[in-house]
Amino acid sequence: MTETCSSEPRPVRTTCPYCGVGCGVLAAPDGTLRGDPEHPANRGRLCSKGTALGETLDQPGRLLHPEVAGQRASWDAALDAVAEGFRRALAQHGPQGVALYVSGQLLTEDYYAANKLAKGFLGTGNIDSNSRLCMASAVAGHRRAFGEDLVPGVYEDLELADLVVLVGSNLAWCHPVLFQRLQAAKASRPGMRLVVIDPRRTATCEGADLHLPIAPGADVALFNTLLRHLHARGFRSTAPGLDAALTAAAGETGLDPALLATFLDWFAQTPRTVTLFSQGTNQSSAGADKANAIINCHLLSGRIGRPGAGPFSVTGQPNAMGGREVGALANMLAGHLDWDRPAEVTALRAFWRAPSLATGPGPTAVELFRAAGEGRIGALWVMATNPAVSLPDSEAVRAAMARVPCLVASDCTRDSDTVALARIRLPALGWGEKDGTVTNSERVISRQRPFRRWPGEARPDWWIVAQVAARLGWAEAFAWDGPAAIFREHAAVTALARPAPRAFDLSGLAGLDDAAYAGMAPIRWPVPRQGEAGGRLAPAARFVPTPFRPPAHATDAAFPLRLNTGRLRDQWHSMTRTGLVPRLMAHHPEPTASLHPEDAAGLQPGGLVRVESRWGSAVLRLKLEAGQARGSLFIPMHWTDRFAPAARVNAAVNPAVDPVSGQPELKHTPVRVVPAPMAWHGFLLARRRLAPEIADWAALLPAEGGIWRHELAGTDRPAEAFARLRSLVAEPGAAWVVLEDAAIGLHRAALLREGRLLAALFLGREPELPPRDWLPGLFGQTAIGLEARRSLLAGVPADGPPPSPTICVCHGVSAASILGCGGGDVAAVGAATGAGTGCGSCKPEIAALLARMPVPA
Ligand SMILES: Nc1nc2c(c(=O)[nH]1)N[C@H]1C(S)=C(S)[C@@H](COP(=O)(O)OP(=O)(O)OC[C@H]3O[C@@H](n4cnc5c(=O)[nH]c(N)nc54)[C@H](O)[C@@H]3O)O[C@H]1N2
Ligand SMILES: Nc1nc2c(c(=O)[nH]1)N[C@H]1C(S)=C(S)[C@@H](COP(=O)(O)OP(=O)(O)OC[C@H]3O[C@@H](n4cnc5c(=O)[nH]c(N)nc54)[C@H](O)[C@@H]3O)O[C@H]1N2
Ligand code: SF4
Ligand SMILES: [Mo]
Repeated sequence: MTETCSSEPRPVRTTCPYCGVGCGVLAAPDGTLRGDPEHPANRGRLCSKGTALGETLDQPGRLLHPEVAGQRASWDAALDAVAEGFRRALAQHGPQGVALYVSGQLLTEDYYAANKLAKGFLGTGNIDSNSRLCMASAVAGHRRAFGEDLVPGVYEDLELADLVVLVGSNLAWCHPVLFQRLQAAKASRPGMRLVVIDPRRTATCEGADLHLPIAPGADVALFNTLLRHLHARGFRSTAPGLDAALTAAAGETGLDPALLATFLDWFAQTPRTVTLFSQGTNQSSAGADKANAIINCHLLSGRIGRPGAGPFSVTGQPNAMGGREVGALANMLAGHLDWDRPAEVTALRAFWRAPSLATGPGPTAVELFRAAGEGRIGALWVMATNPAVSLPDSEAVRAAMARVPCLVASDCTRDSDTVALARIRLPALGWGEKDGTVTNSERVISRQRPFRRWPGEARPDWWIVAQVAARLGWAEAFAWDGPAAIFREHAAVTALARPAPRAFDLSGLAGLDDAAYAGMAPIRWPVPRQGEAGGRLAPAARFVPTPFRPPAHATDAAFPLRLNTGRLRDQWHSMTRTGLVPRLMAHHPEPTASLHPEDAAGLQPGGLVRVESRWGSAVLRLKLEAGQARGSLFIPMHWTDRFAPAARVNAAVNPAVDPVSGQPELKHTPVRVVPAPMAWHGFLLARRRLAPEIADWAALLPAEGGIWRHELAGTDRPAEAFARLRSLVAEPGAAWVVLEDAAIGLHRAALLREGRLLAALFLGREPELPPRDWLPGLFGQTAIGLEARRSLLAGVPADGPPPSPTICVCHGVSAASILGCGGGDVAAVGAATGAGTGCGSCKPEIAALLARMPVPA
């Protein structure tokens, strides 16, 4: 890097707070952000979410002060209230009656502190992490195969491989920079092959050499079949357990035999093969078996721990790996130490000076919230996660939280469904403010460094934990002066492993002084000695038999479809950050249920449908997609009470869990889809955000210029709804221009004051309404003339191109512009329109658009 002006303050090196790729970010003092060219994960790249980070910094709705029972409180009062709540629960129920529910969005130091408080001092195994919903099956698979939770490979293996198999991973949307690295490698080595195993055709399938639309939940069958195939082709291994693995019931994959045969051959023929897996694998009642079935195939073919070869579980959250390192899952101890090794338990007890160290694992997340629902938890502290939205059977979870006498939430935002339920709300520092480390999918530890002032009274999570611990009488064990001290202690814990050291060894970092910690460059573990760094791992391993089991709940005549859930390209989980950025909302503005056209008989495309299961229901807009597998539907996980209360998919998702890992089966719930009849559909654009309760169905999204778009539908009479909604946004001195013909169901109005547009409301009987992407632009104009008013109410822009969905959010390029630019491939489209030349996250969609373009006669 060249520095143009040496006196200018240098940018701060930090790490993206979204996915587990763990991209380095350079934050300049003027607030501009860019990818860190020196970070090994991304070498300067960022995806659409990373690129938009700067727009999430001044997040409205920040929680800025502690609150107790709805009232602002001092830190002292709030911390006293937490301690008192926990003391009471301990007195009433013992250590089983207190619990922490934490998250992969905490820094390692915060995570370590929370786990030490729970397991070491509250003396309870009742601490679990949202990683239970995310990584628990991979963790269980690793521990069964390798005796330890370790990911053998590194990102470079994806570039060195000749065959990359993605199982249950929408890498293009969920780990975009890793996908870009893969695509770049593939472009430079055309012999490299990419296989995608996913019941639905995703953006990741664009450019893949083979897509295997596997039957939902059938991955174990596929990899059991592959194991036998490899054995028949002469592959042998001396690792224990092979015979049992080979004779385990194989099961049916639901795949076309020719496609299956191609895959089996490719795999058998290609020594440099990486199998990367994610939530289509983990979030299953056979999740741990899926992981082991994959690992078995790599063991038998000897493809592990070598360049370009290995099973590769990618982490979801920025610090999912760090949480596993500190042992914050209910069934783990700190530092990869093991409850099954008494010498380690003794060593940790002595090191922490924690005589009441928990004696064994606690309940996993779903069980923990069930215990809360049964009144067995007196105090529950939720940190950096939104279980009211993200846990399955979420209505039961909400009811459970409401039963907890002392419900505490530490969060950055006030606008979370979980924070709304909490009695005690503690403001935490967020990204750009907090200081510590995270570990990515390839075991690289990176610093997250602060570059912003602490807002309001927000404090670091570790500090909050330490303050509560002190009030409970354990000040000495939590007397850190900053994250460096916690990191040193965490590193020292890893040296307690006995009789044998673990791969997870940070002994070489236990002596870092504060300055070295401050300047720490990204480093991969194991780090057994100072100055060393880890690489690929080739662990001793065993085969695990994985007899095929179908998903926990079978479909039946009453619930004939399978509900699959997951992510969108530009949203992050419960949308507390990404939901506030207009250009991130532009890509997929409303909550949808995607169904194959042939499964949609009797349903109106674009209309609202109710998706019902035995657990609950959600109402969403129906989207027909040919890439959707017959018999199943896909719904994004992101919408919440804040954005679209009726569209929370986890209200309908079943709470079945994997018997080995405890991970919920979030990708498979039997459901039926029925019309959700509405008397009217409409939208309201206003200069403020209105409560979603203004209509029976609502989906809110921010638009440019501070305008809020409210997509609405109702069962009341349209004319009445029209009047009611108008009165909600009426302003003094403003007047309505109305176009109404109730007989044909036309209700349109614009609120104006001195030629300025203040609100626009459109209602009709049918879900199809005029395009509205262009309307927010009118709000900024100072004089809306007669012509503009006419075109406004006509719902057609007077000039400019007709509206079309945004594909490239970096350059604001629509599908119509891409199709109309004359470019025949992604590069040509990029040259003509700029689309795909920013972060590159939209390239797979551009390719898909071009592929569907009719060939000129
Ligand atoms: N844009 C974006 N990126 C993210 C996140 C986000 O919220 N938004 N979250 C991050 C987090 S925490 C995580 S865990 C990761 C998740 O990353 P991914 O796991 O890639 O994402 P998902 O969309 O949850 O699920 C992946 C795919 O599994 C498929 N699937 C469903 N059932 C099956 C099955 O039985 N077998 C197979 N083989 N596939 C199946 C689904 O159709 C889906 O396409 O993403 C991370 N990155
Ligand atoms: N149906 C279905 N459900 C799913 C999934 C699915 O695929 N389908 N995926 C599951 C998976 S893999 C995951 S990881 C979960 C994610 O689900 P959640 O963890 O519930 O989702 P988030 O919206 O990321 O919630 C994080 C919260 O932490 C806050 N926060 C961020 N940083 C900090 C911090 O430093 N300190 C504190 N105290 N707070 C902070 C944010 O403001 C936000 O409110 O969802 C799971 N649920
Ligand atoms: S891929 Fe995107 S979301 Fe993930 S860490 Fe990199 S910039 Fe952040
Ligand atoms: Mo996750």
